[in-house]
Amino acid sequence: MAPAYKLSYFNFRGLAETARFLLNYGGIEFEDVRVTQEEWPQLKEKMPFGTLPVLEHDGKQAGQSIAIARYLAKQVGLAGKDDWENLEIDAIVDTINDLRLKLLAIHFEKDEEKKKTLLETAAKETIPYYITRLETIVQQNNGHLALGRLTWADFYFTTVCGAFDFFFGGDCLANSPSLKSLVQKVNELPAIKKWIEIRPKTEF
Ligand code: GSH
Repeated sequence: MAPAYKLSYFNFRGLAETARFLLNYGGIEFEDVRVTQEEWPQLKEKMPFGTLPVLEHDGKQAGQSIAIARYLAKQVGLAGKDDWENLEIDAIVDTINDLRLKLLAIHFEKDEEKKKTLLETAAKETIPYYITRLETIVQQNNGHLALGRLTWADFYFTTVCGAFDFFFGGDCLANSPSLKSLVQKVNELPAIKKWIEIRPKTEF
């Protein structure tokens, strides 16, 4: 029987890896579809808003990586226990996404002079601003980003922080031992470790 979930994305970790981690963590079988650039133009019109990732289940489709991760986190027991707990997780995830979007904008900047200035500002201001605060949160929260326990916020950070380095061109966590050890802890969870061993090897 075909797996109940189908997750479509491109052949990189990018915005689908949080969902892939959650599905593996929960032992949920899924079809890991990696769309090629040749296939994409035809498929794009069939997607809810013309982007990936898209999760399909029971003949239904949903886009938006963070919404998909939030849904899967509930399925696998990594969401909050009440609305306030979920708010705390969402606030951290949205903050990490703010940083991701700022670094992504720098990565796609075409004007080389402007890009150089933006990279300098990121190194001196943006990255320290966010990463120092996230580091303190982990230090004060039993080694986690929310609720003092493992939640999907930890999975989200672990799966997107590699892209920070890719966009920025440096080690964003160089001075953040607690965040580094959180990433290591998540990557060493048995189901995640197994997934990392077998997943397609991609640059980001
Ligand atoms: N906010 C959306 C999410 O988090 O899922 C962004 C989705 C998005 O921009 N996906 C990109 C995409 O589908 C890949 S990372 N690009 C192809 C296109 O726009 O044609």
